[in-house]
Amino acid sequence: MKNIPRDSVAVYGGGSLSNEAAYLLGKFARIVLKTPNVDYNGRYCMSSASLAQKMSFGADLGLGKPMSDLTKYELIVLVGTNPAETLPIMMHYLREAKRKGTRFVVIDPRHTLTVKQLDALHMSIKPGTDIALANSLLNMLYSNGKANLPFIMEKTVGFDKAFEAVKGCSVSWASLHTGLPKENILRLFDLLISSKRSLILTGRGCDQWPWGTKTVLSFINLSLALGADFGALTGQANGMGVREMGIKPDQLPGDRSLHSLEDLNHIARVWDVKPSHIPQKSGMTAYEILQGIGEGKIRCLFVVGSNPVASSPCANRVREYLKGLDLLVVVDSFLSETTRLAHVVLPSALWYEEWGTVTNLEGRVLLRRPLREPPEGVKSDVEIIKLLAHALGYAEKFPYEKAEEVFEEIRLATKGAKADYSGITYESLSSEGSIFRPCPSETPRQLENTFYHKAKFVPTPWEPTYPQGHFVLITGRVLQHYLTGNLTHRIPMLHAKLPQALVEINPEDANILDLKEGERVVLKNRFSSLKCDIKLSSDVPKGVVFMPIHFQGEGCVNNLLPPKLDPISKIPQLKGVSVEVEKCTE
Ligand SMILES: Nc1nc2c(c(=O)[nH]1)N[C@H]1C(S)=C(S)[C@@H](COP(=O)(O)OP(=O)(O)OC[C@H]3O[C@@H](n4cnc5c(=O)[nH]c(N)nc54)[C@H](O)[C@@H]3O)O[C@H]1N2
Ligand SMILES: Nc1nc2c(c(=O)[nH]1)N[C@H]1C(S)=C(S)[C@@H](COP(=O)(O)OP(=O)(O)OC[C@H]3O[C@@H](n4cnc5c(=O)[nH]c(N)nc54)[C@H](O)[C@@H]3O)O[C@H]1N2
Ligand SMILES: [Mo]
Repeated sequence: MKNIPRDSVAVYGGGSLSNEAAYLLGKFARIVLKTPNVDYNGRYCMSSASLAQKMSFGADLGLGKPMSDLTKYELIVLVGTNPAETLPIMMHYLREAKRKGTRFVVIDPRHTLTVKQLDALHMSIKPGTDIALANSLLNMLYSNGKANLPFIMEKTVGFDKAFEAVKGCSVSWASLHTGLPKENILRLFDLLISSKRSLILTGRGCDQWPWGTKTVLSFINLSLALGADFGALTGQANGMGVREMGIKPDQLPGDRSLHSLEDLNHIARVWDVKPSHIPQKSGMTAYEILQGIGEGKIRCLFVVGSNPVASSPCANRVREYLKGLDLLVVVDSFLSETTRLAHVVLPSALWYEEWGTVTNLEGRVLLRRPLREPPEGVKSDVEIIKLLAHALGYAEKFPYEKAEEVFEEIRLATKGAKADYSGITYESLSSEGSIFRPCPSETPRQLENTFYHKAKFVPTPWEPTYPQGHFVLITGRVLQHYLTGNLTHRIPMLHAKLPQALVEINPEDANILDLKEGERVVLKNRFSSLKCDIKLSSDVPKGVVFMPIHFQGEGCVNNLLPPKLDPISKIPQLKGVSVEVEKCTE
């Protein structure tokens, strides 16, 4: 350890870790490895949505309300999310809302299962152009005198500049860029202004672009101008909790800022170290870490609960980068594309083999109990990180006998912070079932938007940056598989439902390319090429092809995605890219 420059070491976590494991991983990175380079797979996921909410509301609330509240809305607009396949539990509440009369709008290039199940107004938008739609709606609200001025005056700041930025965004202009018929846009406008209580929810379809943060902001602006509610949908099991536990390069536990002296001093006190012991510059974000490996800046990587070789853009390149590391240590419950390159693999217990808390997409903290012992020789993530800290000379800073003791430290570390867990205990979680955070007092209460200051309109001027060309490939999920497929392909029933990747293509496009169901295509662009069988689907619009993200080897769609990052959130362009589509003649 002594001879290695600290910032040539990086730590890469994952959103399936418990709060306790994520918290310890951050502490391990900062006080044992003393590296500023700590991030996690949420960079590919919630980073744009999270930052946009912070920029506007001052805090990242995720959904910001219990799912049972979804039945209270007259109108719900779903932007780039397909909960019928990705969030089945939330879908239950959306269906319930439908039964009670809520109307739905789904903005998605594809005519998804969600559109069908909710009988929604479908806006088949051109990939990557959501800002144009939001901006034109904002412009219309203003020019037609339909903006909710009392709400704007009382609850927000900065609306003049935001309206100024969308001045030229007429309906015809938006129709041209988004490919949406004018009547479709006007219908949405009518629904928005005629509904008394509405909610806009964004998902990965609109935010996994290099302009993802701006896109989310454009929908926040729209909701503020209407006086409507806003929420962003979290995908991973503990995506909400992990993004508050201090494993982002500029963040300390409780969603504290590394750059606030008060926050830094507080955490240093809890960790019983001098503030100067904690690296104080922001480190690299997830994809920057991988690029840093390629550039030789990062020589050692510690991955806990993620499979970046499969989930990152330019996946082939990332594999080559990782092969060049001096040391790659991976903690995972299963072997993966990433563990295969590791010098050391540490097997970890699964969630039902260990104690730990998670925070769900509503902000509800839950206690998970083990249902069985882990297999012989397998330890929990918490235990593994603790033992590594002991081996590296930090035993007294990692004294925990059980996960609950780590949670007790989380309570201290987050006390008074935005994401305050200090009022929650294992005991109260056992008796209450679940408790919403922030929870600064031991008397649990309902979730309130207590840390909203006045919401900020952030201007979102349009730049024509969306993918162009004859075909745009978009990526996403199907019901049967989960993320890189490392878990679900092991379950025979799920694997059998969709054992290999398929490219979904509109039958008219297939006809032009002389392709029939099940035939093979080559998808290529300047990053790579791949061969894959096709599935004809009129749910995919012409000029668009869709591929799920759950397959490796030849069907790994991420070989085609570009290494381009959102300058604000550093989320990579994972949602789509221009490709050429040809019939495979071999
Ligand atoms: N079955 C299953 N469920 C999952 C997961 C899984 O892998 N499998 N993953 C979990 C995770 S980590 C996450 S983050 C969530 C993600 O949940 P979602 O956000 O619902 O997931 P996606 O399928 O990635 O994207 C949603 C939709 O965006 C559309 N889309 C593509 N491009 C655009 C665009 O430019 N604009 C708009 N408006 N829409 C676009 C796609 O057609 C797709 O239907 O799901 C979670 N749930
Ligand atoms: N093109 C494209 N790429 C994408 C996306 C997209 O929409 N399009 N979506 C992105 C999104 S939203 C996400 S969240 C990322 C996810 O990207 P990854 O994090 O790389 O995906 P996973 O497959 O969830 O990998 C998690 C790994 O953790 C392991 N694991 C599960 N539980 C535990 C545990 O308790 N402890 C430990 N130590 N390991 C565990 C699993 O076995 C698995 O190998 O992918 C991103 N990549
Ligand atoms: Mo995600």
